[in-house]
Amino acid sequence: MNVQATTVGQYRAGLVAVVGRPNVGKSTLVNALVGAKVSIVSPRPQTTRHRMLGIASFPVGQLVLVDTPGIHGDQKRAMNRYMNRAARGSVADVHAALLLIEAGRWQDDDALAYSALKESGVPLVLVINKVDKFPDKGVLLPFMAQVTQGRDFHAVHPISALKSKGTEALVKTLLALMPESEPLFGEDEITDKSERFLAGELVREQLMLRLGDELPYSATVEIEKFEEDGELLRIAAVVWVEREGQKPIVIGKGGERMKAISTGARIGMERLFGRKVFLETWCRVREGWSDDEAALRRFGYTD
Ligand SMILES: Nc1nc2c(ncn2[C@@H]2O[C@H](COP(=O)(O)OP(=O)(O)OP(=O)(O)O)[C@@H](O)[C@H]2O)c(=O)[nH]1
Ligand SMILES: [Mg+2]
Repeated sequence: MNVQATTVGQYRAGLVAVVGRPNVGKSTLVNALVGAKVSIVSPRPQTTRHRMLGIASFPVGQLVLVDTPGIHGDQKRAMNRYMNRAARGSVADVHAALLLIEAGRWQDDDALAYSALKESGVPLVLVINKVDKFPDKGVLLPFMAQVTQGRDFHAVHPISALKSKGTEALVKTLLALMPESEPLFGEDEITDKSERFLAGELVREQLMLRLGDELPYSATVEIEKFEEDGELLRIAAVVWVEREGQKPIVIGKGGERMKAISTGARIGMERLFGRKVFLETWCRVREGWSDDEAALRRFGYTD
């Protein structure tokens, strides 16, 4: 992305929380600004489970984007409570927050996210995503008027994160809200997460994409081995499910689904890490892990 200074100014850098209900495109936007896939994306809600940083560096400044799980009203399982805490906690110590919503739709969970952000008192930018779904831009104006009515936003940006439309103007608005500062991270860094963590996420992304119904929500991924062997990375991943009956579904007939999951994840890892990967995957059962605090901690869902 080519974001140049319009006037000669100081370098600016700071943190921006990216908040919104599940599935509005938060991770897609973070990846678009970073210019690499640091956060997994799927057509299903509740894809992101952890708070993580995406680092977007420009000649005139640096935005450290805090990607978060979608905020939603369902608090039933310990896992959902963890995700909501991770999202709400993300507004501590940031210089600005983005409320991401989907063009044409304002739902109860959008209002929930808005009130969580308003409490924090940080400058709030409304970002209306997926405008590519509306070839007739005329319908967007009344929607913008409706959602901003009675609410307080520093700025409003219609964008398409998927097509990187409108993102340059958004970056300019955000950089202007950042304090003058040295870069917070090295300009070649793209995330705060380890390659080991990202490897687990890329396997989980394949579960979100390839398993139907509720099963992705009953699954998590643990990286058992992450070893460098010359130019090669040797990685072993365990897909944990909650019930014995779920195992054959993950594995598929003759192991076909597991093979597809593994291949898809390996391709993603090779692209992100820029090296060859040898990936082994297994499926195991841990009864009711998603509502078990000890299991959640073991699988890395810790505050
Ligand atoms: N048409 C269109 N689809 C988009 C756009 N941005 C994201 N999507 C799609 O919306 C779906 C959800 O995207 P994510 O980036 O995973 O959404 P999220 O807000 O991070 O979702 P959670 O992590 O579940 O909270 C995916 O299928 C994306 O491809 C966009 O600008 N236009
Ligand atoms: Mg996400």
